[in-house]
Amino acid sequence: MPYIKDTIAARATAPGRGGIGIIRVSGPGVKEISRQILGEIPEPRLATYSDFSDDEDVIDQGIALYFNSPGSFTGEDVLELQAHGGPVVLEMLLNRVISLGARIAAPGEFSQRAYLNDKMDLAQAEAIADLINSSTEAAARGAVRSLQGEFSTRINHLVAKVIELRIFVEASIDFPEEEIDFLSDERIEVQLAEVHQELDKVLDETSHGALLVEGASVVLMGKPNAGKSSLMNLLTGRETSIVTDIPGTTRDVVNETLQLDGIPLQLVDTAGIRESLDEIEAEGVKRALAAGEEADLVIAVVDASEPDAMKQAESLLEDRRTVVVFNKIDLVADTDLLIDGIQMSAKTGLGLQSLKDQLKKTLGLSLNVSSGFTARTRHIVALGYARDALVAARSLLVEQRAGELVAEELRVCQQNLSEITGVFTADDLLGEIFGSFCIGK
Ligand SMILES: Nc1nc2c(ncn2[C@@H]2O[C@H](COP(=O)(O)OP(=O)(O)OP(=O)(O)O)[C@@H](O)[C@H]2O)c(=O)[nH]1
Ligand SMILES: [Mg+2]
Repeated sequence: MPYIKDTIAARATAPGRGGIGIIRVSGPGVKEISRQILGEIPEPRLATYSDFSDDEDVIDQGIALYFNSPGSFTGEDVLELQAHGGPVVLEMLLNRVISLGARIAAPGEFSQRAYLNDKMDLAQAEAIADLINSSTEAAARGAVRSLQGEFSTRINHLVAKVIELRIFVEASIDFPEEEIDFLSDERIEVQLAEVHQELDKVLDETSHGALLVEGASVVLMGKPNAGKSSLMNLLTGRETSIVTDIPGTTRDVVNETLQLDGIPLQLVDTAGIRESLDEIEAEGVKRALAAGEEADLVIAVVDASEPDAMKQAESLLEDRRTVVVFNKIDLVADTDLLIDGIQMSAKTGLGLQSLKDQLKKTLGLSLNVSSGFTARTRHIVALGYARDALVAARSLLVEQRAGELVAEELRVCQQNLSEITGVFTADDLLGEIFGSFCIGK
């Protein structure tokens, strides 16, 4: 990773006016910049009230905070100038810092330096961005847990176990005369199974954590007049979509966000699916089908009062991403035949809780949100590769007793796990991760 140790600076507080605005500076030039602007290098970690000056004049007065390397966020010398939060004052102050040799920081560059200086691992750095961007309280709490290292600890524990296995297997290769004994040893197989089990559990929690951050898209689909828009309005608690008794009311794709136990959901209402000669409606149907393709989950709404309701549902139930809703249950006398779906009424609200429970179950939200950590799709993918490698290692061991191949799969497993915490991580991936941060972080 090319890491040029120059001095970077940025406004750390959000743009606009505020009581206080902070300029943050990090790098080897901080001491000299302090001398020039403050007339001194403040005592580390001590809030120091000072003039902030340029060559001729005082730009502002405020609190200066100095952290000397390595005891700072980035691990470098850091200076924070807490000035008055006006855009012009802060611009003047930032320009002053730049004129003294700093350059404007790229998005996420402070966090990137913290990572490169081993102040935190990659998953923790990502948690900072996720905390700042969190849209629900559960996501914010989960991000703090990841930032504190809860997720990383789980990964590191897995890595330690894989390393233990590798040592064992690689020893059997280095001492071939003992190979048979080593590889026939049941302990390797037992340990492999243990790691696999733990990995599966972490994968579950990670999928959950990624949902907290990234949310899920849920698309309402069904025939015209089934009650999709009524259900949309019931779930969001707002009159988002137009409801009429005319089939083909909804044409556009209508989006609304809602929270389900702290998980941000993007709920999408669509046009009823049917062959239509109306050009506008036909376009609506096309968009509805496309939205369904992209969805994390589809709520298939079936009008329960239609005689063939169960038959309609049967074809839909095969897709495990689909939750079937038998709507208008208030109009049905005998409900016993409607099985494997949620019986409900968008009109009366009956069955709403069952639907929410089923959505949670289908999205994999069986875990307790209040104790989960946040994660990202990137982590799920890496864990998936790690699991594939473990599965391969196991079959190579059991079926072929092929020590070298087992060792190679275990190496791949470890490498994928380590990518999560950033022990092995490609430069372009780092660029992508930190590039999505906000400036000044
Ligand atoms: N009795 C009863 N009527 C319902 C229920 N849900 C919806 N309706 C009625 O069914 C009609 C159609 O409802 P919508 O929500 O517009 O149906 P839709 O699936 O969005 O229809 P399109 O947009 O045309 O595809 C309206 O008259 C609703 O009042 C229900 O649970 N019970
Ligand atoms: Mg509609």
